[in-house]
Amino acid sequence: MSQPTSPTSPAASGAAEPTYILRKIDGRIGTLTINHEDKLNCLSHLLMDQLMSGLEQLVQEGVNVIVLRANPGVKVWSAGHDINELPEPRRDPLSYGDPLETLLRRIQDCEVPVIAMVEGTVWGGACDLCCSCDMVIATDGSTFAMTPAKIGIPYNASGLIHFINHIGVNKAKEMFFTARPTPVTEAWNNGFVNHHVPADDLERFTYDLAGRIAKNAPLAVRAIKAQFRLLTRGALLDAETAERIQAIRRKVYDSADYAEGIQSFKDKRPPVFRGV
Ligand code: YXS
Repeated sequence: MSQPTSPTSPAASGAAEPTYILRKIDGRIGTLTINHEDKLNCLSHLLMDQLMSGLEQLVQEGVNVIVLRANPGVKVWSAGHDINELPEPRRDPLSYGDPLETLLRRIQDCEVPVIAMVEGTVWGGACDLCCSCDMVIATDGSTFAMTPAKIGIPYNASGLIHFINHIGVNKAKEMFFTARPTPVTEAWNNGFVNHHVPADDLERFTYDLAGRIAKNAPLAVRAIKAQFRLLTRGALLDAETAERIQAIRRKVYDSADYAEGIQSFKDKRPPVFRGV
């Protein structure tokens, strides 16, 4: 087993960047570990950049499958998008070029299957990150909370498609409208996770499944993944519908409620939404 390696590159100041993603290879199985626990592994731009370069490097190094995980024993797998990096009002918080959206597409377009190995709680964009992986294996105590409505974010069409594809429209509506942490037993029943297992069996179970994939024909696995990607992109939208969706979303991220949602988090107080 090769030693864990971590992508560090000199920042502009010349100092090495913090290492938010650890990269490891064992045979044909690559592992990327999210490693920023003092901020609850929230998806900052730097962490997401390192995650994307980690994916590229593992594929170039010839792995057949990738496991995406946090450090063992975390209470929070990821607290979702770094709220401090959400744009100010009047800018789309989840535009096509946003680092989170770019990361989600990169995982869905990754040439090899990516398995999310989850323990603890998962929030917001990190749930979409799991949805964008090809499989999710979670511990019995895991929960998944979709939080845009709690913060005042309109979410976006491609994100909603991910959830509709995974769990059906009614369960997806419940997750988004309530922002409730969904226990894995429910998430399992509605198809959000492939398996849930006792915490002390998570690593064995996940790497056993990864090993099965790793020893199959890599070209066939890659071709099948590419077809799944194309077939699950969602229904074709006509131009007017796409523009209408943007208009609906713009009303929200232009609103005072969007600003209040972010500010209330920063002030560590409950938000007061006024519907304006
Ligand atoms: O006060 P310090 O500096 O120690 O920092 C605190 C939190 O501010 C920080 N932190 C975050 N910072 C930026 N973005 C975040 N998402 C985030 N979450 C947490 O981490 C330090 C410890 O947090 P604290 O004291 O709240 O820990 P806790 O154990 O009491 O509570 C854990 C959580 C996860 C229940 C709590 O931190 C929480 O509710 N976090 C926000 C979860 C959330 O709403 N995530 C969605 C982010 S927005 C997003 O993903 C999408 C855009 S969307 O919403 O559309 O899906």
